[in-house]
Amino acid sequence: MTEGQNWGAADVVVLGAGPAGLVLGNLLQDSGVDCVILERAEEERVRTRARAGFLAAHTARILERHGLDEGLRLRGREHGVCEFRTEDGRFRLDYGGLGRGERHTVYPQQDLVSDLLTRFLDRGGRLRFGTEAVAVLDADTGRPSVAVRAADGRTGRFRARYVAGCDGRHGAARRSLPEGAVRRYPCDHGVTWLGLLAEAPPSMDAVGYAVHERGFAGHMARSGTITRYYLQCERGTPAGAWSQERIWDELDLRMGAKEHGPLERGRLVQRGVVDLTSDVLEPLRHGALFLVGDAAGLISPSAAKGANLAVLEAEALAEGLIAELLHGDPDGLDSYSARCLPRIWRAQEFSHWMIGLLHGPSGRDGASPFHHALWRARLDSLRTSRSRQDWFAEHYVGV
Ligand code: RFL
Repeated sequence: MTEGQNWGAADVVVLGAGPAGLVLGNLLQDSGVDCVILERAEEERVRTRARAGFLAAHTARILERHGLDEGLRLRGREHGVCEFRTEDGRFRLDYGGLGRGERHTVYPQQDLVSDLLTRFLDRGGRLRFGTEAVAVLDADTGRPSVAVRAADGRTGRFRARYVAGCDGRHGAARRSLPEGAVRRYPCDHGVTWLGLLAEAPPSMDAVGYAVHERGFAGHMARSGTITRYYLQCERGTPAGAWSQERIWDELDLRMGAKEHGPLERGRLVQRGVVDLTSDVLEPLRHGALFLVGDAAGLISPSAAKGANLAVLEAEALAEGLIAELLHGDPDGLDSYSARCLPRIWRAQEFSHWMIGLLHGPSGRDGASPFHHALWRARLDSLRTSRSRQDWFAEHYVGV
């Protein structure tokens, strides 16, 4: 679709109302930059989609700096302990007291998104739900536009000076990049998780990582009544393949419930299969189109970095757009990519390291006795070396 009725114009058309698009939208609007957010899903879905929960201290500071942290301050809970369990025993890391002494704030992503959405709409922000961006057109001509399709099938176009692609890994921004415009660095970590959300209180006061020969299992609090669990499974396993009982039995086994105490069971209200993959695009710009959040780079959820990078990049892009559109200063836009990419790569490097740590005996390399022994050494060094622990804490909480 290249033609279509004119549905409007804005200096910045933002694709997607996830953490990236909504932080960007709020910052632009607060500065008086004309913008519109186009979101494929309906409002109810956007407000209730459960994903991340662990926000880095840096993310909390960005949100605070811009007055976007009210809900986080009121309802978020500080968290600074993780526990590793193996068949040899367990050890805890009080990471909040190590490294830079920073902690996570546990705040469900859907609550953050909902707060940002309410604030944006309450201040008169323009946001169209049920409007899918189909393609970004003419991004390299200085007169870009976005071809859109409404839920009822009507099509149209939005004209823009800049387009912010905050529409995730399968969005229109990525699809619209011409061949050769950016370089893509993909990585398949060869591991698959079943991601579960249980209507059950947390079973421990720590993030729990169990490294078992049957595969990884993870425990992460979301609230007093909701807990996220992960279970490593075979690639290609359908999300509904395991019964609730089998899932809880497997979690009990891998997390050592017999030795360390039972898990609080509850109804599993959401499940999805996550293949651990990553990719980074370079540069994060093609003409007037900028890539932000998961659209800029996908990071495996092994170290809980995705939403944090999305907020960081949204702030950087907002600063660049505000400087250019209000003061005619293009430096921030010109350096957007160079400013974000080192942090993206550092987060990728740590996430990759975490994948090795969490899947030692069951990961792609773990089958070899040599790699198994290396994995033990890695875990042992984390258990015993203070400098290793400081390094871990700094990278685990930071972006
Ligand atoms: P989002 O959140 O995917 O939002 C994109 C939005 O764009 C819309 N959209 C479109 N709109 C218009 N036209 C189109 N063509 C469109 N295509 C898509 C979508 O409907 C949606 O509203 O991307 P954003 O803003 O870049 O944010 C990224 C984060 O959501 C993601 O990185 C995190 O959820 C990753 N992640 C975690 N990150 C953390 O920082 N901490 C965590 O604890 C954490 N846990 C997780 C996670 C991701 C997970 N999954 C889904 C693999 C746990 C899980 C299970």
